[in-house]
Amino acid sequence: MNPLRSALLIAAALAVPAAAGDLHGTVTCKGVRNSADAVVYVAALPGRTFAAPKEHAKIDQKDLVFVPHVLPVLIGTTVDFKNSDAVLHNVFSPDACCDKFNLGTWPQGQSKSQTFNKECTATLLCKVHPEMEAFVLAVPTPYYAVTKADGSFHIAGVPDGDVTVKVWHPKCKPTQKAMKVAGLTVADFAIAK
Ligand SMILES: [Cu+2]
Repeated sequence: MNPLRSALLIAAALAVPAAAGDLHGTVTCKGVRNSADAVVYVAALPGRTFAAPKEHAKIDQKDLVFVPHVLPVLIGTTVDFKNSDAVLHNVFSPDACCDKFNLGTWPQGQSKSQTFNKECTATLLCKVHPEMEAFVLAVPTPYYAVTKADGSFHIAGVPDGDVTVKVWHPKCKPTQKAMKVAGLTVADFAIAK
């Protein structure tokens, strides 16, 4: 084989990324209206850290509802809270996650931000509208998804190997499962209130 050809073959081999799989499946949440809003995520991977994204995540306050209702983010992510309504809204969290922050109250079209620097779950509430509620989950890997109403989820690009997959839901008890990811991998979960 000529030297140029072998150099090209080596370059091609090096360009192949580490094997990664797609994790997909269904979460069944018993006792709730449907199986939407479960967060499925890969727990911390030994020896791996992930830089927080520069782009901010967003939660809107629109028509007196937080949108989305459940937002998973990688640890270190800043979330912008936007008020899209013609009334004043507030965002605060009674949880130790982010030291019980309270962003105050602000008018339509404006945003305030909060950074989530550790693995935790924050319940978000609005002092003006007690029925408003949302959740931010700060998770240790970028491999996460929120289930659709039928409970289905899909997480792309999970590194092949042994992982722990965790499931969290606003109303159902959390669960987790140790499993091996190899290529296209299926994981089904059943949780209940
Ligand atoms: Cu409000």
